[in-house]
Amino acid sequence: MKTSINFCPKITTLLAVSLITLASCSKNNATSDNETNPTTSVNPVETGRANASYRPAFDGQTRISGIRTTTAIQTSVITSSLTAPWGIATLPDDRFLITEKAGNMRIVTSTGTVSSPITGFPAVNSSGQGGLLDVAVDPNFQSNRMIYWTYVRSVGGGNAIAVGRGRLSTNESAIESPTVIYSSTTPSSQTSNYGSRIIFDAMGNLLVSFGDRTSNEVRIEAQSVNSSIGKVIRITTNGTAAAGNPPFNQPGALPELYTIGHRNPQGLAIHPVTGDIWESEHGPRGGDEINRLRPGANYGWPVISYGIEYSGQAVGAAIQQQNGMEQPVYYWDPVVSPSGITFYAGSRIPEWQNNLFLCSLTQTHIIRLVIENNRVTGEERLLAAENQRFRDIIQGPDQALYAITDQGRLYRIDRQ
Ligand SMILES: [Ca+2]
Repeated sequence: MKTSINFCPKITTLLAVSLITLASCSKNNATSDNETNPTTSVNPVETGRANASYRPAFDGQTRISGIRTTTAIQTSVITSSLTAPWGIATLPDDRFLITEKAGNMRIVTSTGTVSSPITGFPAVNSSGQGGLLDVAVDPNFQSNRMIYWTYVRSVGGGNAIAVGRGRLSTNESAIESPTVIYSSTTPSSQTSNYGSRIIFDAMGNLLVSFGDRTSNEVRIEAQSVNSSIGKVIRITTNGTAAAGNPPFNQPGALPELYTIGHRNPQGLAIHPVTGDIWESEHGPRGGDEINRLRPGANYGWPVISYGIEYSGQAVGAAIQQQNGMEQPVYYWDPVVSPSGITFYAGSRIPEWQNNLFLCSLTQTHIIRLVIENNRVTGEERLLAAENQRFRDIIQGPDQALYAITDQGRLYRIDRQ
């Protein structure tokens, strides 16, 4: 049964209004090498004081030239009656599955009708940053009606992140036969840094990200191939290690591991042209980053980082580069707190094609990154005037972008 809740008045916003005017406030003249859209290149969008004095490994790894969308954009609030939504996925008929952190999943239409909670989900532990987190829809949903979700559950020794699977009942009211297909190692009483995005890859396997769980004793396991802490894993829809996973060639290595050395990876997306998996993660203070995932690679946490501890101390030995550890494609200092990410693969806004869009929680905007040859060449802040903690973003079947916020809104972003 569906209930229509609060169809909100449409808010139309020209992005130009919400953009930060940079021309007068930056003391650094951008040395732009942006070849795609030179007329829209402006000074870097970040002008705040950095926390760390570390130098980037290459030009353009942070504080790249700003860029401005020239297409007139229209932003509307589809609904504002969600409660702490965390993950959004499209159903084949252009409606959305949206999770709410406290443990509910709902179906939302493109006109803002919000369903009652789907029943039958296992209990979640929603303390701190935990709860019902991300959701993915089976590529064969039309025939099998299967969905997958990540959530935090209470277990002996604390809590752990699990991947659930179930069938959406024909009348859409319940999840049938919910099953835990994967559970993370190393239960902890900490309730932060869960990571927890889940997406399908092109082969029909699941990629799932796991955070470092915060504490010094547990986070070091991000470097251990015997643990799912601080990892991206790749599993079948039955929860077993997917065929073709990279070998880690160490005793007891978990066969499901895809990449290691992550801190709090809350964003996963597939590049529409290269097919590479891209990831965003919350770093320490001044060390938020995005990575292009190379199967079997080590992304360095907590050994290398561009940030410092929130206490003000150095992370480990204050190293930013080390052999055998990958450099981030891009990093932010001060932090943006990146959550969900998506590439724009539509044609309605040609200048956005293959750009990466990231949700910023603490800086309350959507980040647009222009990417060429796997490097960032331009950065823009969108919807900054909305003052929302953006949590997840996807491209809808109508080629608009849809984003959810911690304050309970679902936005639609399209050309005018
Ligand atoms: Ca890293």
